[in-house]
Parts: sequence; structure tokens; C-alpha cells
Amino acid sequence: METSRSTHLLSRARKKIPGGVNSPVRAWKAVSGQPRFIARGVGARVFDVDGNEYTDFLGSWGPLILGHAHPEVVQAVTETLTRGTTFGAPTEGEVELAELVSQRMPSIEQLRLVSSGTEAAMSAVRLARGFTGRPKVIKFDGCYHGHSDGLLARAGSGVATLALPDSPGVPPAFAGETLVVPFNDLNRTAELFRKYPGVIAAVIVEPICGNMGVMLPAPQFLAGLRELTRQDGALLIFDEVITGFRVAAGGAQEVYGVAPDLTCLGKILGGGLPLGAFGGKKEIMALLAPEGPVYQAGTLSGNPLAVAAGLATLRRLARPGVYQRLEEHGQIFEDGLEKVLDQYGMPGLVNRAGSMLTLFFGVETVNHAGEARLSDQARFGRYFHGMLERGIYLPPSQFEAVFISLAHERKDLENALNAFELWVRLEATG
Ligand code: HOZ
Repeated sequence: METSRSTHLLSRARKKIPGGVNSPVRAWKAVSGQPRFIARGVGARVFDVDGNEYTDFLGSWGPLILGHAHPEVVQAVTETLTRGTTFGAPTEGEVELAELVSQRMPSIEQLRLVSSGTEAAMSAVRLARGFTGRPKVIKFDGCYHGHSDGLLARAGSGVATLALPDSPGVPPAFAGETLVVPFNDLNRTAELFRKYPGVIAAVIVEPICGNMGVMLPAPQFLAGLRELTRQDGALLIFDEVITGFRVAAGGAQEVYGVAPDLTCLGKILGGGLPLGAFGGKKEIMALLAPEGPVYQAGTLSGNPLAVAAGLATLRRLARPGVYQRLEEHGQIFEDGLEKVLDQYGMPGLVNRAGSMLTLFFGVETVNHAGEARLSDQARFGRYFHGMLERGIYLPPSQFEAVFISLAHERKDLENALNAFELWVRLEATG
């Protein structure tokens, strides 16, 4: 495969941009090799600067549920663009988007638009502290809530990919306010509430983890968190940056029937442009400036282009059969991967929620980060490159999720499964 232009661009990029990338996970460190520079995308395909074509299962890490350059998104953004890009003043689209989100996720009575998932989670935690007057926050090992100081402890995504202990630059006093427990461990969470009664402001959780690979909540885990937080007067925050509008129109909270106090959104919300949001109960949101004293702001918050892309995406997702198609395609992919593993006696498993999934090698269960870390990451790296050589572009890390979009056809899944079979055959026979 020709990669000379990507190689050249990477060496130029490394001179001016740390690691040559503007977000660490793009550097392919965990799978080795050199990232491809992408020139364009359409539907389920991306094309790199050397002219190689791939079927894309990264989906820009989650936002592109409609695929690349979806005509309705392009049209909405183009029309908006001709009227101006930003005003620093309220616009009608923001109101429409807020109403639409609140309708899809009834636990969100009010919301504030921001520019990224990181901002959403950081602001939700500040609001929870402001509302409760308490300092501590519980998060789960392997869950990733963006890169704000207090939430980096035992984080997933790039922090796990690069096997970083925690980030230098975070003062111990900040990190000390974050209590970390294993995902799915209700007993350890309850212990913390017993140890710090009336001190914990919030529990923040990805209701379906997507940043340590996909991990599903154990039965009653989310309902248990709801109960523990309610009893103690702490808030429950769902980070649905990945799962929001992905696993169902109303996110994981709809799937599991658990209503959090606050929800963080991003990715699909912005339809491929930078947009995030946090929202929840009115009485909590009322504490936010200008109504209340908890400060949060942003020059480009609720940017008209991002709002237009988000509205076009959410409207498209309202069509009948959309989530059924995503579920069917997810099931086909999961079954196909597991069938090949079985056929060649290769140990491994697929964790899946709708159209997001992760293949782990060499383990029998992955229900928390400790189990994910035990998986065969060297084999994952070979799998990544084996698929890439066959034109299948996967997330370049064990600790992320494959995303199937509405642009993927049955044929795309079959091609990817054929590529997988070819790779496994070679891998298994040495
Ligand atoms: N936010 C994504 C975590 N799954 C990764 C994208 C990034 O860090 O660049």
C-alpha cells in the first residue's frame, strides 16, 4: 500500500505539532505504524492522501452516525454558513436543538450547549459541586470523561491506550477529590458512600462504557447507582457523549430506564462539528450563570454551524427503522466476528451495544477495566494492521469502540468479515 504522502506529512507535522497529531489517540502508538492522513470521506468510506480507500469503522470516534458528508448535514451547514459563522448572540437553532434534545431525553429539562464533551463533563461536575456544596466525585476505572484535571484519574481512551498512570500537571489536591472504583462494582461504590457520607457531590459514569473498549453495565448496576446517590443526596451524572443518540434515540438512559440528574452529550449531538452539552433537572440547571452563581461560558458555545449539523443529524435519526437497522448491523458484525474466532479456535469475545462494539482477544469476559487490560493487545495491533491492509479502517486502540453508521451497507459488513477471516486464518496458522 502506497503511504509516502502520509509519511512525508507526518514528518512535517512532527516538527510543529507534538507527536504530529492534535489528539494523542490519532498517533497509532498502541498499534504502532504511522497514521494515515485523511483527504476526504463520503458515506462509509475514507480516502487517504495517497489515494488509498478504506471502509471506515472509526466514524471520527463516534459522531458520524450518518456517515461522512451526509447530504442533509452538508446542506444544513452550507445554508447556515452563507448567513455567517458565529454571532456571540443567541440564535433560533440553539432553541430548536435544546427542545429536540429535551424531547428525546426527558431527564434533560434544561441544557447548556458547549463546544466539546470535555467541557460538558467538566461543567457538569462543577455544577454538581455547586448544587450540593460537596467536593468529592466518584468515577469508574476506565471511564473517560474528557481531559479536565479532576477526571483524568484512571481514565480510559488515550490515557489507557498510552498506558499513562495519570497525567502530570494535575495537582494532587485536585486528583484527591476524585474517588475511583471499578466499573460495575456497586459494593465498592456503596463502601465509598459509607466512608464519605455527605461529602460526595456526584457519581459520574459512562452508562455503557466506550472508552475502555465497549463494556456493558451489569444488571442493576445503573439502578444501584441511582439508589445510592439518591440516598446520600449526591447527583448521578451520565456521560452519554458516546452513547447519546447512538444506542437509542434517548441514549443509554432510555435503554436501561434510569434517569440521571445530569447528562453530558457530545459527538453525534454536533453531527461531526464541535458541539457538546450538559443538562438535567431544572432546579440544578438554575444554578448556572446567568440565573445562578456557577460560572460557565464560551465564545463559540452553541456555534450556528455545529447546531445546524446537529439538528440535521438528529432529525435524520428520527426516521422510522433507524435504530433497528443499526442494531441488526451490529448483531451481524458481532455474530460474524465471533463465528470466525470460533472457527479458528482463537480466544476472544465481542462486547456490543447496538452499533458500537469492541473485539477483545485472549479473554473470556470484559466487565471492567482490569479485564480489558488483560486482553491480548499485541494481537489487537496485528488485527488492526491486518484489517487496514485489506481496506478496513478500525479504531487504532483496544480501548475504543468500532462504530457502525447508517451509511454502512450489508456488503460493507460482509467485506469486513471476509477481511477478518483472512487475517485470522493467517494469524492462527502462524
Ligand atoms: N473522545 C474519544 C474517546 N473515545 C477519542 C477522541 C480523542 O481523544 O481524540
